[in-house]
Amino acid sequence: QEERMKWWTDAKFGMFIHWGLYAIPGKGEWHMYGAKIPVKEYERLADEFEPQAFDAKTWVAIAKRAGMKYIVITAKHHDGFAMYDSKTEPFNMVQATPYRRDPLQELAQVCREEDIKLCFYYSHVIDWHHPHSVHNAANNTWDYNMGEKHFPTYWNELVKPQIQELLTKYGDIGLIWFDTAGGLSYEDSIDMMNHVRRLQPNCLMNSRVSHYKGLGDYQSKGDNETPMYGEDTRPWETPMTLNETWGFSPRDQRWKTTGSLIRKLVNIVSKGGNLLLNVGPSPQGIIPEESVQRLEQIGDWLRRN
Ligand code: JFZ
Repeated sequence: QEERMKWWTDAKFGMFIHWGLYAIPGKGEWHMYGAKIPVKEYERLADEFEPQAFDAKTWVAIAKRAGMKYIVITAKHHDGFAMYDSKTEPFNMVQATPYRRDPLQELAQVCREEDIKLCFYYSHVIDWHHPHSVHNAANNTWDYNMGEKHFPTYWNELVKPQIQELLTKYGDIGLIWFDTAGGLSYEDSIDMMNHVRRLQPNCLMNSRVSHYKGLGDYQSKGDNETPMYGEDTRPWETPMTLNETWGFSPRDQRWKTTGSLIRKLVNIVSKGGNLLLNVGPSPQGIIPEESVQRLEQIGDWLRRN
């Protein structure tokens, strides 16, 4: 286990990327749920998703220049849209959009060339698009009747096959970043961990694979949370945004200053943690200028110190 963790504990600093259909309305990745957008209507966003400016090389260069060693990108967020060429579910980047390309495949290739660990975020419990996903709080109750939900259908016919695709078609994956597992049974949590281990024995999993404590290879803290020194008995990581939202949200201009970001990074790393710092690219595939500037300044500071 020590051996499997080494690249990650050495890495210290990673880039989180929240990118999906929610970038189009630009109101954050919870917009579908907040506005109770019907599945049929939400699906139409895919018709206009054509990120002509997306360039994997540019993104990886921004991460490297910032001093980041791994990238965690949303392969599927709570809206259920697969940002890659999924054969399991047609609601995906290749089949449902005019773009027809697989950005994760392009990213995987550049990451390999540039020695950056590619990792996938996958929302394994919340899925507002699927009729059978069941979470203990945030469900799509406007399209689907809770009483008619059959979780094993979602789990066996969507989640596990998609995890299999992500772990067999993109080369070595550093980790799967699971999220918001509220309501997932202990047995299903173990089932998922075994599934991942079987497919890629070296692939790490964060603690949000389960809401049962202590599972996964390392502890995901809450947003922006920096624990006290020595508080943690196992490896940990703080996920953080540069402003206040994860998905592209041009109205959110509450950017953290470079100075405060550097202090947070130093604080976290000095206590043995990792910082996973988020960017939310635009529908065109551009990482906002305010984010790029801050990441460049962090990288410059790291090179000087
Ligand atoms: C989750 C997601 O719902 C959100 O959209 C984003 O992807 C974020 C990284 O993760 O939100 C959470 C989950 C847990 C905490 C905070 C935000 N937490 O434990 O503090």
